[in-house]
Amino acid sequence: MRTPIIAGNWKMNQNPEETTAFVNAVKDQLPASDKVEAVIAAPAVDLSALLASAKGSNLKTAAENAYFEDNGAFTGETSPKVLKEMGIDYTIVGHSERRQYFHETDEDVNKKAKALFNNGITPIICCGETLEQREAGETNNWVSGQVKAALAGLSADQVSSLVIAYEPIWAIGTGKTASSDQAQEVCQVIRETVKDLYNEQTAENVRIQYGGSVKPANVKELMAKPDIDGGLVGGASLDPESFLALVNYQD
Ligand code: G2H
Repeated sequence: MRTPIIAGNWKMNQNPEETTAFVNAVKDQLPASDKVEAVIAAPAVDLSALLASAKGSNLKTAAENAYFEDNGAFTGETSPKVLKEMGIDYTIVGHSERRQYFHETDEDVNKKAKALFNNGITPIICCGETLEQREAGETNNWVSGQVKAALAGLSADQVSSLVIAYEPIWAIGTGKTASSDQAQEVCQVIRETVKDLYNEQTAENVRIQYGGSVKPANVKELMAKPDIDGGLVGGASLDPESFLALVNYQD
């Protein structure tokens, strides 16, 4: 059985004081982490505040990005080794905003996933198609190709433990959600891709999130789909009440 995982992705929002206030507002009302894992991915500048305020609670922590080297002359980058030393649980890799605005390639995503595993951090690997690709009927091939490239060289055990987030680019921050059937179709393709690359058990183990305008009003329907194990949530994760409604969707 896969434990559902609802992760807020704050993007470049919130400061350390707001982070602490948010965590204090939610931390006593989170589900047990074996029921639903509740995660906040915060900007690097907020991670110390996130960790300090989340300590001892059911809230798991994530960075939004990390570099693929542990240290060195890489001005402005974030070390996966230091994220681990700080106590971070997850790190998002290859979000479409990173691919689009910061020119991250499939190869970068793969190197980052490996560097995170080398440091004992679980990657949340993002994939997803543009509107043009969807309209041209290329979605399944494209997403499957992104997944193959991201997972190259990872072991079955590693893939069993990681999270893949399917985020159609046309649904991000636009208010347009993929229908639950559209989301399920691609999440199923992702699971089949993992099965072809590894085996049935690895495909059964890997957790797949849907992301793109997830909100309290649509989370239940999305989570009811057999291949959707969680949500990666931007806008609707910034407000404590909305985040609590999302992570407590089963209640
Ligand atoms: C997609 C998602 C979070 P939003 O990027 O990763 O953002 O929920 O605002 O569409």
